[in-house]
Amino acid sequence: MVMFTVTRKETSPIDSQKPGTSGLRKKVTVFKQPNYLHNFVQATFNALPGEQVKGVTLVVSGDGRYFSKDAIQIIIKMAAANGVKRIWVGQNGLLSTPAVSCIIRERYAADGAKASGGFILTASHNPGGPHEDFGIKYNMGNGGPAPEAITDKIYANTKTIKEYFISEDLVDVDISVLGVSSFQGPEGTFEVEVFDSTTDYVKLMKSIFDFESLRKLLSSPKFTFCFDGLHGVAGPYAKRIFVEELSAHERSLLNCVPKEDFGGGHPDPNLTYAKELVARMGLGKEAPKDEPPEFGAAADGDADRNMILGKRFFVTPSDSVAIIAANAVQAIPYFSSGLKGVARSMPTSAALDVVARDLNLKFFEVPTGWKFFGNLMDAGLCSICGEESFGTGSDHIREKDGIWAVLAWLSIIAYRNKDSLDGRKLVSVEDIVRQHWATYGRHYYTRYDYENVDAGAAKDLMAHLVKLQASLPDVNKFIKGIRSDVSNIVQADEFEYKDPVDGSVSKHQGIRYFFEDGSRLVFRLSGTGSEGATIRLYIEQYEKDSSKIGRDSQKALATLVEVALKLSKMQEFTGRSAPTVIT
Ligand code: G16
Repeated sequence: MVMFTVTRKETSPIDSQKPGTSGLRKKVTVFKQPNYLHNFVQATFNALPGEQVKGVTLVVSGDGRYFSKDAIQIIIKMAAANGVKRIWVGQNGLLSTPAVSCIIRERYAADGAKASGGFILTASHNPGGPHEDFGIKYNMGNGGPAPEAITDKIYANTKTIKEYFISEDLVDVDISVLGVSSFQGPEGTFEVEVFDSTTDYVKLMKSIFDFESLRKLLSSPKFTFCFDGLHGVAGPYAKRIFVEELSAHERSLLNCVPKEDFGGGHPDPNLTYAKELVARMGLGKEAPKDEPPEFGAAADGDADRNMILGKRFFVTPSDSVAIIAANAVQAIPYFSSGLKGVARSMPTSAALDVVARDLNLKFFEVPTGWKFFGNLMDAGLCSICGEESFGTGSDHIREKDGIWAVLAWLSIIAYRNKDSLDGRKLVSVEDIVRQHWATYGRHYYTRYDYENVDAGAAKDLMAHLVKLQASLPDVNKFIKGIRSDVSNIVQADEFEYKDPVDGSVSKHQGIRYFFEDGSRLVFRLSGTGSEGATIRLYIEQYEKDSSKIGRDSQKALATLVEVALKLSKMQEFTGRSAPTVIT
């Protein structure tokens, strides 16, 4: 067996290693600085209890973006030196974020061992390449992102780090070839297993959904389908599931070959960045060449986010989770015995709240960040959850799940059309959404993103909004001066969350203004950018009157947008006359 030794290396703290909403995301050039990745990985090992490092199995993989292959070899060598027993790597270093969660929860080694956690190498929806973003985050034994107690500890460790451990003489493992490589180190054997990236995940999906009815839908001439992988890691999963298992035509897959730079694109499944899909679905500025498909979807770089589209129709993520929750018991076998509860992040619209009330379900509102759903799920309090930021998922794993969301929607369409696939007109995505609005009312919703704003200016804008809250009469006087036809603001606060399971408190999670008619404005700073600051403005208005639910959402929200921009002095603080992205 090949032998290796352990070397102790001296190092010193490097600034800016604070994990954000979901791990550490920086430019590749930052990650390539000497010791930058090493410090963070060692800080993570040091933050974990010893029994979660020594002798354990860890997963290391990601979305395949530029620098992943180098990072995997570094982490393998550091894991060996820190006493880890076994590393699991998806072939070519590819595993989607949901697949990592699935592997941690479901996979067994030949000796019966399970993984105690894993490093996910991704900057999610941010672009990739030598001058773009890289990212790393740690997921725990439940398959979910490390909680704040751990990420705070990791950050504290990065500020005091003096040394790291690495097995420099461990040869690089060929991660393109399936199989096990074994080595002998000072603390015993160490092995690296490279396995197929899709098998375990596909098995899990088959245990959740009725693949037979989905196959019937996808092979029906009445149903046309399109999926855009945006050159992220979703591609191989889409090919296995939609084409090989469910008989979709290979032509229905767009950009499904993973690329280190996502083909130069921005792998973010929204109306701005998923251009090719948006055009094909008839939502672009120009009319598409062919009749658009009935259903279109996209996933982001690491395949945890999703966008759902119908023919010439966009489903907002906030509506998507509400519709999945309303239909899950009938349409998805995994939920047939009922839902334990549902949850959404604070800025997500209240569409889910209305469904929860109607179905008498437990309901939770958590801060932005998927990690907050994990505790609820582990405690058996939540089955389905979602976020406005194109994240939807369930307690089958502890990450949001892009392919799962597509399968959930396909299941709803299959269920709604179960008796009519060969006969009447297809009940379309748009029909399903409009019927939902007719039953529950519509939450008009939009998000304005101001990306890469000067960090100081963003902070000042937020401080201004916090200060404004002190006097609601003054705020109301101000907004009546802007538009006399808006209702009064009746409450304003900074969102604070007390986890009902472990009692931990998260403060400063966004500034909220509530209007008398149920409308709401939310302002918060993104925790996932890699440069400057991103200000997010979320605007929502509820409409119960069924004669008013069919309006264009930007038109319906125009007044509130005007109020929000003037109230926050957006242009004054940021110098921006328009947002970077509107969703
Ligand atoms: C991460 C988190 C999500 C969050 C999103 C956006 O997603 O897991 O919970 O909603 O970031 O966060 P922010 O508004 O702070 O940028 P992902 O897909 O980037 O890992």
